[in-house]
Amino acid sequence: MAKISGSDALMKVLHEWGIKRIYGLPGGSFDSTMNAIHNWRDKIDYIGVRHEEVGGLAAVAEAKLTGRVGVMIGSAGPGAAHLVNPLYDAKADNIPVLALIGQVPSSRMNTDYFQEMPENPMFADASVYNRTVMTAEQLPQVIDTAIRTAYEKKGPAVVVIPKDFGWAEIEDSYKSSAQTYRTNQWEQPAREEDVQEVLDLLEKSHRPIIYFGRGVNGAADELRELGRILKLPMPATYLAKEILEGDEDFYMHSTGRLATKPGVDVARAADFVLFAGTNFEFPMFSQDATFVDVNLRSSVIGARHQTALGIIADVPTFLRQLLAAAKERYGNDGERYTERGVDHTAWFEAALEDKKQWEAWIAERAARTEGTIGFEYTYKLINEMAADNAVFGVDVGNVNIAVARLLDLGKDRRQVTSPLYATMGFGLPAGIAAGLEYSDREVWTLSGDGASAMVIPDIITQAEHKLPVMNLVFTNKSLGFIEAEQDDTHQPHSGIDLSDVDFAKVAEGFGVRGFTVDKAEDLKSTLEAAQAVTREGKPVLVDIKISNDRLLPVEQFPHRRTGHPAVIEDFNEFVEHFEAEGLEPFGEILDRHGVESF
Ligand SMILES: Cc1ncc(C[n+]2csc(CCOP(=O)(O)OP(=O)(O)O)c2C)c(N)n1
Ligand SMILES: [Mg+2]
Repeated sequence: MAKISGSDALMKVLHEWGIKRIYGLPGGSFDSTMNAIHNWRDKIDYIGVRHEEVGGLAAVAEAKLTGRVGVMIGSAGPGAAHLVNPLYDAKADNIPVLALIGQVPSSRMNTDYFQEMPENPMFADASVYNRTVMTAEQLPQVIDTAIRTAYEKKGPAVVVIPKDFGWAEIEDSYKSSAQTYRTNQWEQPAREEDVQEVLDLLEKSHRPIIYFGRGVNGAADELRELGRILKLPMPATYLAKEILEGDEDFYMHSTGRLATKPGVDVARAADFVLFAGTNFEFPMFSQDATFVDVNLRSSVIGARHQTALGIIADVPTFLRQLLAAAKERYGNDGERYTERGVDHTAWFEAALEDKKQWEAWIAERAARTEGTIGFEYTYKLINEMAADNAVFGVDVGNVNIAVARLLDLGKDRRQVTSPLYATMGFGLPAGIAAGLEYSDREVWTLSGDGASAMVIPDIITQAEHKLPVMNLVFTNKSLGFIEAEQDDTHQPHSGIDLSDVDFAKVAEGFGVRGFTVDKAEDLKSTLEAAQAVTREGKPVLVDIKISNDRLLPVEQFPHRRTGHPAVIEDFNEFVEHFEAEGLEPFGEILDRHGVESF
């Protein structure tokens, strides 16, 4: 039997699983695996980063974009510790990744050797699979099992590798399970009587919505048709933003803290919520509403509110069933919908008016093309300039509110971010991953100044791999998102000020062209100049000195003028402060349409 080193056998398994690249930074405890990474360089790319966390986040971003296991490495001790953050991000979002962790030679384990410690405890809570290899012979099998488990349990697998096992010669006999493995292809339909009951409950309601999350992915057409027939507003979670983005009038965009005003308004006022394919809810719905939860995971059903009806089903299949049932009851175009005594038209029209008002308000602000740079104008330009298939690596901070409201993710555009674990520093690594993965898509990263400062050295990784990434840094000299939270709690600003970093100069030091812009009138030409650099196949950074005015906290916009917003208690002062006189409390719009609300 031919022989192979343990680490070459490891690489063979990765290759059979279709792994394209490995992100990380080596250490002495990882010599044997690095040797094999070198041997396999024609088949699997090694992407060296300047900080393991960046490599880890890039691996997670790659997996979020592609669905394929992302692979990161960290050497024993500190290198491993730098991977805890990316692994938690993957765990929070149910993303399959594999972390290969260095360990001292097996003969030195348990002897308090240099950088030696039991590493599994550090990863115990962050992983769905977490083992130390015990013999060289089992190394390929453990890697194979780790990848299968990462896919099945949708989360991070961690394999700790004592370095001598990587050098040891073993029989080249291991056959991976990659060829036979198939991911979720089954459908789980809802019971037909439950589908009928959903329509019954809907008919009894006055202000129904469908609130959807990522679980509806693959059923955008069904949602569109349901919107057409049932005429009900549909808000979404932040992450599901791109599923319906386009010009559907009933789509209210995201709700919660990263929200639009119409998204929050309809969520609050709804008396019936079809809660489809999500487990995500900032407290915003009325607990008096009737909830129907549809989810494949039974543990999620009823987790957020009292549920009138829980349906265990895969959501796309359920939506197809619901659509068929709705067509049968109400006709192909919903022409019999109102005949049954159900009339949601006034509610629907009030929601549409609310949305139009919101869009007009944003358009007015986006037309401010002089002076201080505002979010609305900046995103208007991004929307116009970005390719139809652009991928946006989005950081954590104010940028999420701006993206939720202002970034056009229609067409074939995508965003990738850290939505639930919400780690700052996600944007730039996501740009590395997207740039490497897609030679045919434009890549942008959108980050605040605080988040950029955490990871900026790895812009050199974009340069080394000639990735034409548009990196936008929004400098407001503040940890702005937290500043807003401190305002909400009426406390003094504490620890949120940031120095004005010259990010363009920093980028230049790392070999990347940098631009700075601080006036709205120069923004377009600066972005165009930057885009010209990316067209030469190089990354670029634009430091946009943006207004630190808070984005309107729509979640505090009261239902009626008499309600008190949290941040400024008087309604008139509130709208004046946020220049929101053009927006009405939703309760008043409902009144005008003759719709009773809570
Ligand atoms: C690693 C990490 N540390 C702290 C936080 C808490 N946090 C969330 S947003 C934010 C501020 C982000 O500041 P910046 O990047 O400058 O963006 P801005 O909100 O100012 O636009 C902080 C500190 C976090 N989410 N992740
Ligand atoms: Mg900032």
